[in-house]
Amino acid sequence: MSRWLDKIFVLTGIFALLVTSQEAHLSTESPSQVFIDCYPQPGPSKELCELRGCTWKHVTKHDFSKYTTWGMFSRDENPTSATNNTYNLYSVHPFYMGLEKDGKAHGVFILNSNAQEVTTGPGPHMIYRTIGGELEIFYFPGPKPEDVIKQYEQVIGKPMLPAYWAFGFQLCRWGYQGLEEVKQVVARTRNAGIPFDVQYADIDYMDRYKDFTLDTQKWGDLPEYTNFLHENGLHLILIFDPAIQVDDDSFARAKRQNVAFIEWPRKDLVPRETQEKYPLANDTNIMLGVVWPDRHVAFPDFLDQTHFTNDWWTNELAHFHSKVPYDGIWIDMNEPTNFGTNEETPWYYNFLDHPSIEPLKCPIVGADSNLDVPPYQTVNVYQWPENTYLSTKTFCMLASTMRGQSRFYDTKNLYGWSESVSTYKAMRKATGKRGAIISRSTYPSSGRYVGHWLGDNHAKWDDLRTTVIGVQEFNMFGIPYVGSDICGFKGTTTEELCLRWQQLGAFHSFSRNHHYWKGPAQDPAVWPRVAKATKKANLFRYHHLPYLFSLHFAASLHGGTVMRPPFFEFPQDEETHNLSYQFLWGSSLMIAPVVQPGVDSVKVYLPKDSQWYSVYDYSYGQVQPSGYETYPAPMDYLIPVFVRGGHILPRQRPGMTTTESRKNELQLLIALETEKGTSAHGELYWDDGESIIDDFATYNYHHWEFTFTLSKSRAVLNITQTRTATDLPVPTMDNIEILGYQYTPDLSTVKLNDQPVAIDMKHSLYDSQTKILNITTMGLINLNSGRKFLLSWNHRGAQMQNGYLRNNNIVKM
Ligand code: MIG
Repeated sequence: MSRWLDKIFVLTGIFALLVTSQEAHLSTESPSQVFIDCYPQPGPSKELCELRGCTWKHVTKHDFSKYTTWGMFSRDENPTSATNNTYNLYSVHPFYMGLEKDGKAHGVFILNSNAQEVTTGPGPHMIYRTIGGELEIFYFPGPKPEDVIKQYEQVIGKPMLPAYWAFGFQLCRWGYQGLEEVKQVVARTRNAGIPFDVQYADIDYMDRYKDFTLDTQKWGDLPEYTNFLHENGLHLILIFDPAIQVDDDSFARAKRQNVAFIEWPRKDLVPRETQEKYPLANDTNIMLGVVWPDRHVAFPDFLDQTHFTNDWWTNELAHFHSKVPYDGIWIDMNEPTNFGTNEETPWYYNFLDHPSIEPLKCPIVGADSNLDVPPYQTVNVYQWPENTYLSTKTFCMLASTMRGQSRFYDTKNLYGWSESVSTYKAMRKATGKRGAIISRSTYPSSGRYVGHWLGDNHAKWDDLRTTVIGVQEFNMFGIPYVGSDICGFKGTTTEELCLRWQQLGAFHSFSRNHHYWKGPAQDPAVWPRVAKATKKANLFRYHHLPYLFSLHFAASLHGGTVMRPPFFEFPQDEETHNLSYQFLWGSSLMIAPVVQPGVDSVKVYLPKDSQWYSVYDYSYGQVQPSGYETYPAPMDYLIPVFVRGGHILPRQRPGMTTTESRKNELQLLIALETEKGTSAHGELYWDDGESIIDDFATYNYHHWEFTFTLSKSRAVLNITQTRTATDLPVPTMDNIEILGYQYTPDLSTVKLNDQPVAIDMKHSLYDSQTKILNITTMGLINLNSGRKFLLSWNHRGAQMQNGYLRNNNIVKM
């Protein structure tokens, strides 16, 4: 056995490899579904588990015992995690991380935008193939996994910071019957007491699916309703597709404003019959395709090096914003997706909601076919049924892009990325705020501009499981604002699956329940039990949002991940190399979701070398043994969550919206490391939650560092403000909860900066059984009143001991 065999590779590039089968990475966005075994879960036996369809374990680690080829070519393809496929999905991320047995990590990024693939196999070895462009290869030495990502982000850029409200819970559906249904869903969610911030409108709000239009029949009140949402502290995100109907006003404006589109490279290639139907397109070489609108569409070329395309996109978004004051943008279909390319009978010929217009045909034989049918077409073609081409579901490879400077063959994978850059600039101008954008197709450096949802998953347990891997992968790709369609986009969910998914999704940075048009509604208020579980999970999320937000802030400022695989924090603990379904928020919070049906417990691994406290219903605040343990997880509990000793988490009393909770008092959760040390650390970033960030050097934000130290006689909490914002008051810090507190505090001795403080004894408590100290006093620390705070108190036992010693001393004297 060579020493290579000892190596573990985490190939995030192959999205398909990793978990979600979601995006291509060094391959494609996809999960590695490798071991035929159920994840070590208590409950059903392996056989039973397989019967229930949970055969595959989805892991962040690739299987090098066999040959596997992963394609990377952005494609409108939904993750289907129940099968062990290697489909290329929406995004392309040619990046992988290798992890050695001894915990040392390195990363490799291959910057190339063509159709490409990677084969992994025994050795371990890896073969990379691309069919065009240049190769620029970057090596990141680590040695810690988190270092690798920070090094990678020095090349691709650090993640953007979404608006604070974008960390609230979000609801969406494709196929709402109209605004009336939206109103009902919003009302029932709020009536159920579920913390909730963002409502969406999918393509239904448009007039026959045309961007920048409103269906005045069923959605006419959307402008007023948006105001209502805003008055209630809620926000609205709207979808915009890139395809523009070529007889529409928006297209007319585009033409007048000299916008670049994806075009045929020569006039003689233009299919005249279709082109002639559109006076606005007839005199152009613009390539016409088919998406949701009734008539043909064109794709703006966001790679345009002049300012015209970007200016037009900005104007369109700004103009629509003046009608419907949306807060965030959802960009979809930007692989880019075209319906029915090369097909005689495209699926929409049989679809009631779409006229049978002529599909796009690409040259697949003859002199002009060399880009559309190159000698080697990659697995992105070969793994699909016969009659698949590189242009399947998209535009022709020979199309010209960048005003004739490039070919679609070379730039296709960059379409979603370039639309993201353009939309990022446009949204800031249109709304005057930083808002939030999510994009379906992503490429390295997309994280600077947008977040991502994992695409059209199914309401299946397998798909719930792969979301856990998907979010960890996208954190490795520099896109930490990521989450899945909670409860499943396709198919009909079940009460149990939806409940478990809501519980898990409450721990994804981007937390949205979304469903397609078929079947019944699945927003959490549909079932009382799901509503209750969601309320509980969301309350926990909102309570800890200052911590999650601080993690995102730090990632934007310094690079790095937010939702982290455990091996990032404990690379030397080999057991963590094999975990797939547990993840961390930063370095401090371990989350262990329920990922199987019919179970009411979870087997959890708590890494050694750290102390962990339960912070959920079971044994709240108590130290838990490290190693594997089975933890109760009935549906009316939170999923198991643990805080790490030595860490301080900022929190805030949750409200029904983040608008509300941002006004509530701040709190600190302090988990003590009682075995190895006596201090704990943490930090808090705070801004107004919505201003545009151009440069952190001049940006208006607060930053505090917290250090808690304990001795036998005394406890000291140090708060140091290292960055002060102007005109940005923050709520007072009213509550401090300390876990693992082994002394009896004398709360009559509490001092703040040497001045005695009267503690509200009615609401403060030390429990010597549970070792939890809770200090609650209104206005305890007014963070606005200075930059350094020192909160201290004495311990009773120690004091008595001191007194005793002193007496002794006195006697001696
Ligand atoms: O062809 O806008 O992934 O989230 O609801 C489907 C309708 C187009 C695909 C997105 C999905 C969205 C849907 N879109």
